[in-house]
Amino acid sequence: MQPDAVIFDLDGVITDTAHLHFVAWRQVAADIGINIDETFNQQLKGISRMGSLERILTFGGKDGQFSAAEKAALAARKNACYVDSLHSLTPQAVLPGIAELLPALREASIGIGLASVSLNAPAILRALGLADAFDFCADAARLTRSKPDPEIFLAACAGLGVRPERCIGVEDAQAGIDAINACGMIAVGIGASLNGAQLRLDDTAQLTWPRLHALWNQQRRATARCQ
Ligand code: B16
Ligand code: MG
Repeated sequence: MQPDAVIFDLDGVITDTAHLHFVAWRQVAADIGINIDETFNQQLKGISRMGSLERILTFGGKDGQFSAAEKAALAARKNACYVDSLHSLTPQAVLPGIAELLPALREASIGIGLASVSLNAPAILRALGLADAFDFCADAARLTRSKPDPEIFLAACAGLGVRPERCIGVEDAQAGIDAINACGMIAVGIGASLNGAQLRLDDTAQLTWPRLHALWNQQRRATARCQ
């Protein structure tokens, strides 16, 4: 028994661009008199660009002080700064274990999907040398609802032609774990302080196909016992 597909989040699972997002947001926030630090940045993991800006404005007590056009301009400035920093990204930035896991899944004929809310995901995959490693990448530009809504994981399942209950999802953010659970997939969480994952690992070095395979069989046996 094995899953039909494994669907991955990008930032925090395939590579770690959180610091690059932080540096770009810190600059834009400082320009409007808001100081953010790395601790606050944890709250922006897996949150869309505009969603992140809204959280920064709330944090800085500036809710309602900017028009939609001004917010769009702030988000565009942050993105320009972030995209510029992506030039430093190379295949060396792929997180430990991922370069081994992806071919192992392909070898086992398991679908490989991407469910990242980043509009820059295709450029990031190219920079990492992983453009051909995924069978389907959900298009963040078509999303109407953010994680924890399951929409992006359901879009990845549809693109791969698989049912969610036949898939494993891998995430580093609580909103992502909640999205995976909301569509009936099995959730693997990477990092501390994540609730609701059927398997939680400290880092991606522990994320191997034998481990995912064992998780799948264990969960299927548990489901069968309950029926
Ligand atoms: P962009 P993920 C997310 O990536 C990041 O974790 C989050 O910090 C960022 O705001 C979001 O992508 C949008 O990114 O501005 O490039 O569209 O974790 O969903 O892979
Ligand atoms: Mg993430």
